[in-house]
Amino acid sequence: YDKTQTLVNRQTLVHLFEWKWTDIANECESFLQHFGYGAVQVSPPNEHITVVQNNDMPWWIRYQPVSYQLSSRSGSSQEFADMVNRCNNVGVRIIVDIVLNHMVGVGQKSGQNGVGSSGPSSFDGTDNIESFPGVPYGSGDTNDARCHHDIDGSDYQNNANNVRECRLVGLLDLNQGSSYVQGKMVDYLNSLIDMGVAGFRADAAKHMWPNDLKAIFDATKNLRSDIFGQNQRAFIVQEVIDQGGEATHWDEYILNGRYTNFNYGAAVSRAAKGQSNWNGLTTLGPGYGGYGNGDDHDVLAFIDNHDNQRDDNTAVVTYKDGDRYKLAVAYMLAWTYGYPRVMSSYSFTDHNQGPPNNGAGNGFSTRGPSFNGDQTCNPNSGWVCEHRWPEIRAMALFRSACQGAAVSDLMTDNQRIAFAREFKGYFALNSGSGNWQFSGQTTLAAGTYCDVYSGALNGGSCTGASITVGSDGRASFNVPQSRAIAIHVNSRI
Ligand code: LAG
Ligand code: CA
Repeated sequence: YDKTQTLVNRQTLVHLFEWKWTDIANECESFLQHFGYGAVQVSPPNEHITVVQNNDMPWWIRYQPVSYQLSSRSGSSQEFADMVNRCNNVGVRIIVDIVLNHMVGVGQKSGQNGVGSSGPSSFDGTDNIESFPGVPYGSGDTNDARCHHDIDGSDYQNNANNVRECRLVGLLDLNQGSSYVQGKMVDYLNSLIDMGVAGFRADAAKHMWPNDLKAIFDATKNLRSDIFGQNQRAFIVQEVIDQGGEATHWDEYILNGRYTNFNYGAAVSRAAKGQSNWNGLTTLGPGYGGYGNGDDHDVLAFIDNHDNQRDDNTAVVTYKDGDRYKLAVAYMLAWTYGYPRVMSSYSFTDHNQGPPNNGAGNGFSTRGPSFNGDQTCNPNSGWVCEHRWPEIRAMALFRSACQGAAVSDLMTDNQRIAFAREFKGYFALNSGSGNWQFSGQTTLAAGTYCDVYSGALNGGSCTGASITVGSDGRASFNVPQSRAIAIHVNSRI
């Protein structure tokens, strides 16, 4: 389950948070396939609650399932199927965010208090009623018999049972140990596999027993052989927040695929913010930092996600950090640890704020992005589209060009780091003050290369800095403050 199921030279995942299916289909065709992106993590496609508050519809309604029918703010079942086809046709895979831990929050009721559903199913989340005819589930399918209250803050340190069987922020907790519940979940995943998806991001995985998840995943079908070949299994990444000191551990989950390594983004963000040195990151890999960093094939690497980009005083850098954020993401895409996921956001000022929408009169339906001539998203559309930022999209192509090449010829000095990807590329970043001038061994063939961090190679001419590599593989660099330089075999002029 840890195999990414992407094309071999497209080892970058992008999370198109809250995008509509029709917009993602267009994005696969018009942009992603050309910039080295191999897969899209999409928001939960299942039917969910609707909530109106502050003349808006919050993003987190997607994490309160009403049924497993594919009817959501992102679109219909037909639109979902069309997206999967169109993306697969251009070699871009779809990874589905699956919410198996729970249903709606206790007390959520269809048709009352402005709360409804995105699809046809009725439901009633009143305590002890807990009725979801669209599945169907009832209160007997929850963990109420084992725990009938919320997870307590202290449970996270000392009670793994409660973390897994009590309610997460009041969300009705499903019993994944039940064969009936497992069957419903397997049917849901199989319906997605039949449509051609490549895998799953398992929401709130640490709130479920690893062996229950295993039973569910093991019972799913192989991926479609017409797309993925014979006997291929779904790619799985489990959302496990474990930065040490908890009762539940990341390594309990690797039997089921990868886990979200939150230690990675924190470590890179510290360096990007100048709170630690880049030379401390030269061993970022298995065992790094003493805790939480598993083997390369167990790890999903990312800088920020849709949750921690919203945290007050977040430990990670986000799109709001500008150049520092670009450096963090660039480092991730240049470095060789884990399968990297790029976050792609809409701009927000409030934690609950939903995606750009067409207003109350249109049921807050999502308004898709629009684009500038330079292929970035128009900020007036409300979408940030980090994945289209010139530096980040260039680094996704850098990763593609350097696929399989080892890191070598590391040079570092506190706020600076540079390294080669043997015979394929060279990367240097400078988060210190002043320019960084040095000569480095690039491992590249002699020639002139276009620095794709400051520009792009366009019809044989470079809009950025040109770097000359000598016959000895060495080149002189002048990396501006808060910037990076990246050259690779496909940026040779
Ligand atoms: C996740 N990963 O494990 C998601 O990444 C995260 O975004 C989800 O929380 C969480 N697990 C449950 O799927 C989000 C929001 C919560 C929100 C929840 C359900 O961060 O704030 O809770 O989705 O929509 C909301 C309210 C709570 C309320 C709850 C139940 O914010 O105050 O108690 O709904 O009604
Ligand atoms: Ca649970």
